[in-house]
Amino acid sequence: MQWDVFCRVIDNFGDIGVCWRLAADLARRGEAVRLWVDDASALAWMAPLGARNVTVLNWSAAATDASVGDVVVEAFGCELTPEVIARMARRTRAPVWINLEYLSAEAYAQRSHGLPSPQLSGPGTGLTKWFFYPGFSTGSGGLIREADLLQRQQAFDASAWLRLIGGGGRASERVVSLFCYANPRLPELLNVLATEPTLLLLTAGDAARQVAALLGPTLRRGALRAELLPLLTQADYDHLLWASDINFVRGEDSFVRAQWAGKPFVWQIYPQQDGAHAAKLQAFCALFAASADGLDLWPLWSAWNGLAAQPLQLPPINRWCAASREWRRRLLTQPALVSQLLSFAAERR
Ligand code: TRH
Repeated sequence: MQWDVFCRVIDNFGDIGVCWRLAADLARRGEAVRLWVDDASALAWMAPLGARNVTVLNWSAAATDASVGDVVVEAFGCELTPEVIARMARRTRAPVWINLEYLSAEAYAQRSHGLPSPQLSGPGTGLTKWFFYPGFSTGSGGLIREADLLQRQQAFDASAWLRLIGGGGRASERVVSLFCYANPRLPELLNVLATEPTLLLLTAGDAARQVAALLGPTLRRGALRAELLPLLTQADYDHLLWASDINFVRGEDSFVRAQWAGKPFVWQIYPQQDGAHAAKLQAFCALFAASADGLDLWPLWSAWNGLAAQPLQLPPINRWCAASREWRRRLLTQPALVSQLLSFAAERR
């Protein structure tokens, strides 16, 4: 089928990061995809080679482009323009209109997954918009997982990759990757990491800027040494997560990728003004604890997210590794998001 995926970049990289991953995965499964985005600039470093069967178009061109796909995906409720909606309504065979929602472990997401919203007024009158919620358990829309992910992980040589990016980990060092927003608990995290030989790999942007300011040009503190990374492609960002022993991630897409890496991970959630992110964080910690032999991430994660004042304390690493592997094993039993999306759209055509 022909898919039109609409993406509006709010800020950061997650909107385009998720939409690109979705478009590329649809295309790899044989679909033709047009990705309409208002600011595609991040793709230059995230996916410099593009993807076969994915055409990236500027959002503004959608107003005049006459065709409408068989399936229209409105990512994260990005609000399609009235012209596009009117054209969808005029199509002889109405397109399947899907609103791909943000990922959440909260109960409402699973309750709302798959619900229709018949359009009773405006340019889309007569159309039905469907809500599609990603999630961590059966009954949700699942998580984006490429068909070849496990094979790529098995073929991956972590020490070779680390040498390649100049972060050649010494045998005794633990490797920690850091991708975060501004975080006032960073000074404390550096002290915690400095107590053991640690190679801290700093992703470009917020992480690098804050840690460089804290450590100074030597990028060292005690047994900790840090390395600055360039902006990586999405594929190489996965490699960073697979090569590290502990991954600090943020937002939505890197949060999911850390779960596929199967390593201990700490999530800095995208902060929301009304504090809604606290419930979202808590819901995930509860789900994780329920399935990963009860390991409770809340003390560490609430502190890292500025929701609690207690000291940052890493869980016992062996237990944390086992719980992270068990969590991934569990996630692997649910169908991947794009395979669910394909059948969801086919059933509603
Ligand atoms: O950048 P983010 O904070 O994006 C956020 C979230 O998506 C959030 O849900 C949304 O509301 C907000 O944007 C507007 O974090 P996220 O989701 O992990 O997206 C980062 C993307 O960038 C992800 O696809 C991984 C990719 N990436 C690289 O490809 N290379 C890199 O070097 C780095 C650091 C990230």
